[in-house]
Amino acid sequence: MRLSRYFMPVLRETPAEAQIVSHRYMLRAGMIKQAAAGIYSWLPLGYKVLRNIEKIVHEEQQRAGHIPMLMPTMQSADLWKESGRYDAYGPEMLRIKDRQDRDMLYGPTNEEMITDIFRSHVGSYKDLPMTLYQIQWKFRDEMRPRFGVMRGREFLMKDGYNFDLTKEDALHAYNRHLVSYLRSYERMGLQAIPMRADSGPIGGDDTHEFLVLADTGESEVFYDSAITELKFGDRAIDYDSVDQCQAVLEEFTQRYARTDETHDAALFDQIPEERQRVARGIEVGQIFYFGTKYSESMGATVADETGAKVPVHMGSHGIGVSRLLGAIIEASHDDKGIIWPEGVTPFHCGIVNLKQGDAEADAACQALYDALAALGLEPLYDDREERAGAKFATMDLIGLPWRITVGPRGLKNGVVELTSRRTGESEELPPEAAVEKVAAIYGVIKG
Ligand code: 5CA
Repeated sequence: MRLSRYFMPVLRETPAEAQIVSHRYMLRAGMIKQAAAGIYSWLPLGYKVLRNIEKIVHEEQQRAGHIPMLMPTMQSADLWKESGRYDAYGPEMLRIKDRQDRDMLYGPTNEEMITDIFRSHVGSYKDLPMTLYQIQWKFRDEMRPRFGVMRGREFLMKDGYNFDLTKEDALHAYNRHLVSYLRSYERMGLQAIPMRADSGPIGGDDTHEFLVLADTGESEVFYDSAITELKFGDRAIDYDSVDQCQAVLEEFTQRYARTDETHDAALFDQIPEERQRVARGIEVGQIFYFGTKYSESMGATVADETGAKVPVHMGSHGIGVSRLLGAIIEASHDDKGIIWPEGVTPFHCGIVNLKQGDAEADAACQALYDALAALGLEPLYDDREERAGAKFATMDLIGLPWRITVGPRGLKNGVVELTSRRTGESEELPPEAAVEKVAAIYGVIKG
């Protein structure tokens, strides 16, 4: 992409309404535009990152054996009356009447609809286990939408639902989700800590929230600092192996880590004092085993081996896809702007031409651009007639992790400059070597 032909409405001024850094930078970098309170348009740069996050979520869900599908955002109230949640949900549910005066709603979540799909088509234990998921917009009429995409009213969520014959099988599905979430967040450059959460009125303690530590987080968290040393990494895992998934769950949940809702001061005090941490966190996902709550009230049963009809054991598992943009920026920025982790960056590399219109500099930039594109990488080439300082400021703000700077002086010596956004360190090297280095960083060629 050439910046002169792109649509990236960068703001010079800091918008007054933005209270936290991720919201400020998303507005300033021209990633989003507010359409109404808690409702945003995704401008091209923001949309690109959103799609990258979705892609990671899809890949990791399917790696775990979960099946993608898509349900509508608009739902009929009937199913919710059946489960009993239509009245219980309260003012957070956006209720709408259609022209026939039928009660409709914009889905805040999809347990009812997926249970209805399941009961219509599945009748035997032989079809289990099954986990279906979607990435779809949700609407919750939050009392106080704030912090940009962090607490929106319309937001994008991955919601997955497992259907299993027994509680044991459903807990394996729960563990599979935990593992797939650990992998997903790490690929996005995040450390998200599973913390024991509050299951609310449903009961049971099989629920964990995943929290990214950040001062601006809305949840207060208490944890043993030893947990931050855990890394999932790229270890191989067999998602069908009950033991392997259970071992990961134990490894990642044996240390104390809870939100204020489930915090237990007596247990916390047993951690060595130097490892006790009280901090804030952003909830980027939640996994939840709720047993037969919906299958019983909505009659989602299967025939077991004896032919008896039994309600299926279910769980639901969410990832805050649009919230993740805010969480990643909160976790990775400096006073100049965003610093995208390589896994989600909207463009792999920036190219800054210090002397636009200089035949040699223009040609060198074009050659770099073509070489990167030929490797399947997407560079953003700042080809505008702008001062170098302004170009650098824009690149720093939008946070591409790597920048190649091209100027007549370097070219005389046969070099360009490759700069890391994260460390600020630069090195001079021939253009071909810069391309190779960037390609190796992204794993498209061996370094
Ligand atoms: N049905 C379950 C999981 S499928 C569910 O709805 N869980 S949830 O309420 O915890 O939402 C899942 C994730 O969506 C949360 O962890 C959070 O990351 C994200 N989320 C929830 N509310 C909002 C909101 N108002 N704005 C942005 N993201 C949100």
